[in-house]
Amino acid sequence: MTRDLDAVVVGAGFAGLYMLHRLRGLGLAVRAFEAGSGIGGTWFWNRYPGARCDIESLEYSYQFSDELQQEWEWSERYATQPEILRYLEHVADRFDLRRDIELGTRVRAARFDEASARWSVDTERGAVSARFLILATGCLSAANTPRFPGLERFDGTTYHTGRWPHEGVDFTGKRVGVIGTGSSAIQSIPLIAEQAAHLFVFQRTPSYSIPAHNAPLDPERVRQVKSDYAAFRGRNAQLPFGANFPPGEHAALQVDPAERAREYEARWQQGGLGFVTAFADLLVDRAANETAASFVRDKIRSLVRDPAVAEALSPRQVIGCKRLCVDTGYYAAFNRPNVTLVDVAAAPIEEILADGLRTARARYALDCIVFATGFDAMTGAALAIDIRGRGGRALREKWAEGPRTYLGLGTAGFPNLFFITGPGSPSVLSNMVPSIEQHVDWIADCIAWMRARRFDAIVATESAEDAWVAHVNEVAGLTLFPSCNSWYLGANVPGKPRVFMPYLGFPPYVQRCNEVAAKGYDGFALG
Ligand code: N01
Repeated sequence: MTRDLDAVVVGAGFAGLYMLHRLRGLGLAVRAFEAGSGIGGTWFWNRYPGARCDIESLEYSYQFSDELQQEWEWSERYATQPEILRYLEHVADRFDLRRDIELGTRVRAARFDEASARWSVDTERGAVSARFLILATGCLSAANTPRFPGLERFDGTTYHTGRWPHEGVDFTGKRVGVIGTGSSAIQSIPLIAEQAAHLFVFQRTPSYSIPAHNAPLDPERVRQVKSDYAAFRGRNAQLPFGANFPPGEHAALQVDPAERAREYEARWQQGGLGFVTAFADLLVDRAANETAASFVRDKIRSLVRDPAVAEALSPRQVIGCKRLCVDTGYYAAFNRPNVTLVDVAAAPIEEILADGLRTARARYALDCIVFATGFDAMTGAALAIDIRGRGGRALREKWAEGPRTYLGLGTAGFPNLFFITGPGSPSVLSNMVPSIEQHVDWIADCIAWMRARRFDAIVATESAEDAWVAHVNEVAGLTLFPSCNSWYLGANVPGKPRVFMPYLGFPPYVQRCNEVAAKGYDGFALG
């Protein structure tokens, strides 16, 4: 028998948990379906050594409940994966969310029925029907494993950082290969290097990484923030990335080289992603950007003893164009005698062998391969579900040339379907948790507004969507972001259309969403 619900939420990470909480608060019958055997989303799956957040824990947390944010005690500046997962488990218990979550239940397909204006949702454990379908499937959740020839022949063990075994992995005495040098690799390499007999790092593009300077949280700072948490959140929400990265007031080339160096050094000592907001023009002016990039390259030279290795680790692309990384001991790991950097841009990986892998230049004997090769970002998880809108049209077909949304919240032709932090919203270019809360609140308020007026359906209009897609591209085009091969552009997944997916600018985005709602959901058709 098909169960009739008001809403289905797909995913039980930060987004799905809060969406469930808000909709239940409106008195709706809601179920959340989660593919994992536990809640937590990203923080359930990414259990690789060193996995932690690179937004400060006092900000990477919910603000919807002041009691919650007052009572929870984070232990470190940047929280570890286990601590964040414990926090989410606490939230699920505190707000009694578990009774409406079905774990181990992947959503396979969803079809919109025009006559009833409802979604038929097909899960691994049966079908349900719901007025609203809300994808809380995450931006970085569909793991990307390149199809290297011969992978099935490998006699050793393979891992993906985003699908790490729950029991952990002991690399003691093993010859390990890590493929990739993005954030996940940069966090895990120093720890894997401490265990492995030998670690080979297969690097295609070097990343810029800023030290975390992680430490236990200073109780005085916690007391200060908690004494007026709302003001702290409010200030951060006004900053371009919606996070506490203090914006530099000057343009980099307006100040003299000595002052620039002082500012970069201060930000380097402070640590974290705020390095890239040192000057106002770093992400829009190539010459300005180069001053920051060359500062980091100098740091790499000072940290890595072998000049040839330092050179190979030094990125040439614009800094910040690919997601900036934050590390603890990454560059220094390459001073260890048991760590070898292999340049697979110059000599690509050609095949996986039974006992290792072969590049165009050499063979490497390996017991384990760690794929730190990232995700089919922003669209992968949504498109893994066969979603059919009006006229049976597939979302996969509609987005074949790249995702198209209105505000990253909805897409024309697919009524009553909402995305949380979808493509076309600030999402990965903002502090994810406040962005999630903003989307969830907007969606919940919209549903409450519709119910009060007895509307059954809401859908983005083609013209509003076209204008929004053009605007997202226009804003990105004013910056240096489209200048390199990043996952923001889908460039890491072979064959994926090259479209800049996130929207730049948290404060103007929030203002626009509020205006749209205040005007009776301007740009959406209601029926
Ligand atoms: O993935 P990535 P990630 N042959 O896509 C390489 C968030 N995150 O999991 O750059 C050889 O960044 C690829 O090379 P290239 C954060 O937003 C946050 O590390 O495409 N190499 C790249 O080096 C982050 O940005 C934290 O040339 C191949 C690497 O694999 C996002 O998640 C921690 C290859 C993939 O890097 C993704 O990070 C971790 C091939 N065929 C993640 N294919 C925090 O700290 C890919 N690569 C919060």
